[in-house]
Formats: sequence, C-alpha cells, structure tokens
Amino acid sequence: MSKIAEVKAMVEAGKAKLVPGLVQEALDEGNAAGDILEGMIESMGVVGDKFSSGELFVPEMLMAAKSMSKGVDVLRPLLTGESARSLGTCVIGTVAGDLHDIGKNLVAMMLESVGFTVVDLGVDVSAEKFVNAAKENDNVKLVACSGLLTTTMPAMKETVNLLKSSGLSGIKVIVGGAPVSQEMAETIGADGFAADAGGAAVKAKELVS
Ligand code: B1M
Repeated sequence: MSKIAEVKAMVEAGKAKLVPGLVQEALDEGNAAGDILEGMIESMGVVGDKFSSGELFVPEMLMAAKSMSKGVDVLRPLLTGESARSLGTCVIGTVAGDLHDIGKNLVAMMLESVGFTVVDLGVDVSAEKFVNAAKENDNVKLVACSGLLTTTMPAMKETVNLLKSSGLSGIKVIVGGAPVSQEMAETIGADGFAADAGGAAVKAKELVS
C-alpha cells in the first residue's frame, strides 16, 4: 500500500493520532503536499458516502474530520508559504446552523497564502456577526461564507442579503461549499463563487483587484 493510501485509510478509520505521522512519512517519501491533501479530501467523500448508506454514524464522521484536520496541520506550512503582497483583510466563517469547518479552514489557508489577512469567525456564524466583523476590522475587502448543508443555504442567503444591505461599500462577498453553485451564488447576490479552496484564492484575488 502506498503511503498516501495509508493516510487515506487512517483518515477514513478516524485514527487521529496516527495520521500526522503518516502524513509526515508520505512527505518524506517525496509525495507532494497537494497530492496528500487531495487524498484526504477524497477520504472525506468516502466517509460521507458511508454515512449516507448507514455504514458510519456521526461520531465516526467526527473522528474522520479530526484526523484530516491533524493531517492538514502537518501540511499547512508547505501549502501556505509567505506572500509578499497584501490584498487586505478577509472575514471568513461557516454560516449559521452549520458546524462543518474543514473546507472553510482550507479556504482560509489558501486566502492567507495569496496575501489576505484572514479573520476567521469559526462555525455557526450569524449574518449579524459577519456584518459586525466586516465593520469592525481594518481594511476588510472580502467576506467569505462557507456552507455544507442544504438546510443552511437560507442562512447563506440571509448573510449575503444583510452584508449587501448594510452599506459596506467596496466589500465583496464570495460563497462556496458542496451545495453551492455559480448559479446559486448569482441568485443570492454574492459577488463570487468557487468550487474548491484553490479556486477560492484565485476568485478572491480577482474580486479585490
Ligand atoms: Co456532516 N454532512 N453532518 N459532519 N459531513 C455532510 C456535509 C453530508 C454531505 C454527509 C452525507 O450525508 N453524505 C451531509 C449533508 C447533506 C446535505 O445537506 N445535503 C451531512 C450531514 C447530514 C450532517 C449532520 C446533519 C448529521 C447529523 O447530525 N445527522 C450534521 C450537521 C451538523 C451541523 O453542521 N449542524 C453533520 C455533522 C458532521 C460532523 C460534525 C460529524 C463532521 C464535521 C466536522 C468538521 O467539519 N469539523 C461532518 C463531516 C466530516 C461531513 C463530511 C463527511 C465531510 C465534510 C468535509 O470536511 N469534507 C460530509 C460528506 C462530504 O462532504 N462528502 C458531511 C472535506 C472538505 C475538504 O470538503 O467541506 O466540501 P468541503 O470543502 C470543499 C469545497 O466544498 C469548497 O472547498 C473545499 C475544498 O477544496 N468550499 C469552499 C468549502 N467552503 C468554501 C467556501 C468558499 C469556496 C469554496 O468560498 C467562501
């Protein structure tokens, strides 16, 4: 079994203590950080499918998420790097009612890597909290909203509406997460959409330049 396959198997099995060591071993063997990350993202898809089919339950899903987060911690310095440019501040969070944060954390990491100062509000963030953070932090150029549940899409819409009606001129809004599409982003009035963390960094740069 390849080292990346081992990492994937241990993420799927929720072995949070083993994953960081295996990720380091995979790097030491010469695997690219991006490939290891891709493998772990695939594993979360497998976990989701097993949850849907009743093979796994919430505690196992939680352990898989913890395992992936520990693995990402090892990759973080390799995926971010130092950016010389400053693109301003980005306020990011997962919308109200939604506790999923792995994708949001990856997007935050990528935004930092291209030169944003990131203010991460965490998960279950109300529309009001997004607006207050956009007003209270210096040089905010972008608000980024993540959401993974179809049931929290109305909260995303509410967040975009409130941001747009709060007189925050010049602040762009980007949205994303598995149930979000370009079409939905346009319908709810967001300025941009990206399907993944790399795409979010590209789109975010485009929106503020
Ligand atoms: Co939940 N969960 N979960 N879960 N969970 C999903 C999302 C689900 C698809 C699983 C399934 O049924 N197959 C399903 C949602 C179904 C739906 O709404 N259509 C689901 C469900 C139902 C639930 C609960 C309701 C289960 C329950 O309690 N009965 C519950 C809800 C809790 C809540 O939020 N209120 C729940 C709970 C949890 C855990 C807490 C156990 C855990 C999350 C832990 C954590 O995040 N710290 C969890 C997990 C781990 C998952 C799955 C398995 C994995 C999610 C993940 O981290 N993926 C997920 C199944 C799946 O995704 N296939 C599932 C990896 C991550 C890298 O991908 O987050 O999609 P993702 O991010 C991507 C892109 O979407 C994008 O970039 C990222 C990577 O490049 N992206 C953006 C994300 N945000 C972006 C923002 C952007 C741009 C791009 O711009 C701002």
